[in-house]
Amino acid sequence: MSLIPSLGLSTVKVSGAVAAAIIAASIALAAMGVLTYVRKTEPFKTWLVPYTPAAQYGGIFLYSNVIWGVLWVGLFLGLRHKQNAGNLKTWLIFFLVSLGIGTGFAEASLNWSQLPTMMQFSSSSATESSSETTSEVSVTILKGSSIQGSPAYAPSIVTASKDSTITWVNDDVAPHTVTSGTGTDDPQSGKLFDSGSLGQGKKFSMPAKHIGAMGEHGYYCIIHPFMKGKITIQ
Ligand SMILES: [Cu+2]
Repeated sequence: MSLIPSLGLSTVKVSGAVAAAIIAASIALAAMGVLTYVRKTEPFKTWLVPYTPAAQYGGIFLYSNVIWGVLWVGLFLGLRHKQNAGNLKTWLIFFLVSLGIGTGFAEASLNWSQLPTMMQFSSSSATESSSETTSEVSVTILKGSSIQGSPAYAPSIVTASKDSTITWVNDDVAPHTVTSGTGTDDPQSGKLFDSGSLGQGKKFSMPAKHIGAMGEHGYYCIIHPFMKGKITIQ
């Protein structure tokens, strides 16, 4: 095992209290990745939204911090009198493996959520200049969006470069729109862009340069005007 070669780490003895901190942090990091991966599946989808403003990513941080705190207190109380709880090399490898697991799951969740969008995008000829596209910005219209107070567009605020393509995917069963403006009473409503009604599973893609102006642009759903999102072009 020459993962961490000749640093003398295997001769450094670790006390129970230090081991407790490393174990708790490692498991919480792995949990953060796993929660990121399962964030779209039941029952995690609902558990991960402890309250609306926190949404899913807030829930992922909340629960991994709770795991970290509870584990640390428990392990510290159990191990604090232990003078020798292994050596530093062992715990460093444990930490790196947990970090790898967490990162792997987080990475897999990115591929999982974006791959279908990208595949569908490249097979459609709806937008010109797809060869020039350097980045893809993806926004999901979440299941349950039609219920007022539920998170709707995720992420609700996105930043896109001028040469990127922004794609909205309706994951909900109800139809929704992506319409520029602040609401149905906005005289500029739909002037910059309007997806029209998007049924379940339907996508709407738009090159960011079609918006033209740099800066912040609000949009909403004509059918459910409480659904609001924002794009910043920079
Ligand atoms: Cu809607």
